[in-house]
Amino acid sequence: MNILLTGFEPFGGEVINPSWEVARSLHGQVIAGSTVHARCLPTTFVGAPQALADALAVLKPELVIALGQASGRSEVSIERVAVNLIDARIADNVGERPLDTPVRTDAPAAYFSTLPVKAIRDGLRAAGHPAGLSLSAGAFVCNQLFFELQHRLAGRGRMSGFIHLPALPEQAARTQPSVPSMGLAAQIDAIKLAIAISLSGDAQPAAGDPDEGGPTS
Ligand code: PCA
Repeated sequence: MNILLTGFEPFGGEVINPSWEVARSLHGQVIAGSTVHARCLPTTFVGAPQALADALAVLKPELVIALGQASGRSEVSIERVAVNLIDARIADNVGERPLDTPVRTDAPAAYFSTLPVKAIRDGLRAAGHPAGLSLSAGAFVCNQLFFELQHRLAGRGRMSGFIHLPALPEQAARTQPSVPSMGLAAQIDAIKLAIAISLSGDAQPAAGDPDEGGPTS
């Protein structure tokens, strides 16, 4: 069985993106009998969905976890919902900045993650990683990609979702030392655990039970 783990290329003037660093570190690892396939997605509104579609077609993964960087967040941030809205706060890596645009005109307003989001949060915390649920993946490329992922896999009985990661310490040091950060080794460990928990089958996806917090960015 295949696991697809995606990360994004650096964006917004950065030279590194923790999401790709984590994904590529786990490429080829076998977790609970399934193999991790890492893919680096362009941080562009046109390129990311296309690269995702290609990877899904080739790998037919049983589990997809898409990763992205969310500077300013202090915890591993397990997204619960993707919204059918693009409202870019900055330009993507080819200079596109769509505003007030649906991701898809032929789709509902939102999709829930089908990952066992609470089991992941609780398992990460128990392992010593700061983790929380988030009700907004923003309105930039990460949310668009998350929405495309959930749309493409809707009703197919496969698990998929999105996790935002804090900045790396070196990013904080370079740009703004007060920005919260988490070391790469801890981020890798956390995502490996999130995959294991998702595959364990112990937990049911917890859609539509928003008992925690508001958007964290
Ligand atoms: N984070 C951006 C896009 C790529 C990434 O890693 C986002 O949160 O939309």
